[in-house]
Amino acid sequence: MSINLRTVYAFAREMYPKITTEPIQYGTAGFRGKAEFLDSVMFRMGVLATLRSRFRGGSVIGVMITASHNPEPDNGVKLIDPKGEMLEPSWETIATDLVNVSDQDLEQQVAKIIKDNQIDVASSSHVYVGMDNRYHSPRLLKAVSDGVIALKGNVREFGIVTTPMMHYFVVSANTKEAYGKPTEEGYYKKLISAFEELRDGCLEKGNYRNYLVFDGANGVGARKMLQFIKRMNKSLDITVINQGIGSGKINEDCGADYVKVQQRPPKSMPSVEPFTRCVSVDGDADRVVYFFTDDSGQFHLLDGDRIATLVAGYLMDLIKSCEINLRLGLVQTAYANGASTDYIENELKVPVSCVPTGVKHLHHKALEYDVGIYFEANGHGTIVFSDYAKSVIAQAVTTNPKAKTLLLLIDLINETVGDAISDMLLVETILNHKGWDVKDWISTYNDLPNRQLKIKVKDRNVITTTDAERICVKPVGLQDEINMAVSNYKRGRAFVRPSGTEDVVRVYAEAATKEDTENLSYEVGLLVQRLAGGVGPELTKPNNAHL
Ligand code: 16G
Ligand code: MG
Repeated sequence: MSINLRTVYAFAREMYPKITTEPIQYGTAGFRGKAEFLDSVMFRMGVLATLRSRFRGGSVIGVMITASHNPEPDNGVKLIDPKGEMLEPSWETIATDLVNVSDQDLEQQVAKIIKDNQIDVASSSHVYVGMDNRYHSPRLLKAVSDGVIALKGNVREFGIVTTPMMHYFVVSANTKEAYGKPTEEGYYKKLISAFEELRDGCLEKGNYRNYLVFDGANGVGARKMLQFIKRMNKSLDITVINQGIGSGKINEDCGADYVKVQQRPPKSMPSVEPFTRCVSVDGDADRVVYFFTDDSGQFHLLDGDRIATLVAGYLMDLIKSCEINLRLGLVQTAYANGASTDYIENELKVPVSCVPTGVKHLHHKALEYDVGIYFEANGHGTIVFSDYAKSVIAQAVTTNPKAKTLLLLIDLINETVGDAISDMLLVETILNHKGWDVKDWISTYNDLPNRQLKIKVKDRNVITTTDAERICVKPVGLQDEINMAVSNYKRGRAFVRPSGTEDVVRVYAEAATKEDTENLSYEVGLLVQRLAGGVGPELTKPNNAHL
């Protein structure tokens, strides 16, 4: 096969010209931005995915087009490495350089990547592409595919799929189907058969009722949940809201991010019995949170920390009862509620580690355990089992029937990445096995009130952090001031960090009471504005502020 790099340049100039010189960076979740500026980025990512596939000996590389929980006008793209992981960091830099060069320099830049990485351009390559249901996604998907075609690679388009489905397809293909069939049906089949076998015909038990409301965020999750329902043998009774039909916009006033950040149900929430389990996922269905309202109409959130603690407690008991010895650990970020960390360390007695925000950090750390559970408070997470754990469990099945449950759980869990639907089926399995409703679940510990703020500054990169983002190093002096503010509040904790996805600095605060939390977040917000070059409007002073 002969490759003419001129084709890349010609395609780019004719069909996907770069229309902005604004620099763009491969961040925590790939490239994100307004959809109208992304055509050239997508084309170049098609080119890069093809090169990456050749570099990795022809393994399948995935490309997912989505802006996840961001508003509808945004879109984004992220590459998936052969084992389902996020793109290797050194290639993030290559990606950033490639999308920022001018059209004229593109051919030369591609040649440089080939040379620097000694890529055999005549070798075979396989790229899988999927997208969310934003109206501009099909146009951007075509741009990615053209990028692959420009380098004579093989491209397979999956159409509208969730992000975790793409990870699943990539891993399934690269493991020669040992993980499952790399098709949409293969994905449904793997999850549903494990889920139904785990229910074993027992749909209701103790306080557990077999009904929930599913908020699909007007995104891909809604469509796929409807497909699940069609294929499930009535093993779970689900009402899907925010299905993305009609005027509903993706993530607008609904979905996991809205529910978590606003701490309220989606706007379109129908009236349901108090204590009904409700689930919200984000636009590309890799995050999930639970919520309910009690009999006084009060809203309660069960976020990623709650899911992590539920799963950790359950798995630990199960492992013990199978009489096997596996090192189980839980990975969180600084956003984890302090009460959840206390509960895990002191009650469950499971080791906890804290890492910087972003799935790749959590996933990487979780791989250090035999059974590594990781969740961000925002609802992104999964469980990874080492090869050793899998072999010990498989061995235990021969002598202890309980180990079969563990084996089925491994099938139910999408180990490649946080998967809202798989996580939800896991939570449903655990609640069902325990005979728990949301009251039982939430009573395990009391969350500390918490608050997040976004602060606009001239340049968010003036803030640098260390110790898994819990300590601010620069600007010098800011951390001392934060410490001083925190010391005035019982159970106070606060940190600041530059966002990886938006041009803002984020502030997190928690304290013993809601009032204290409001005050602490306000104080820290003011500090950021003062010491890190705030440009936004004055922060709204809480009613009871003592400043
Ligand atoms: C991205 C990350 C998510 C993280 C969020 C933080 C992945 C796949 N996603 O969505 O894990 O919580 O960014 O956003 O890594 P922020 O940096 O704007 O706070
Ligand atoms: Mg997402």
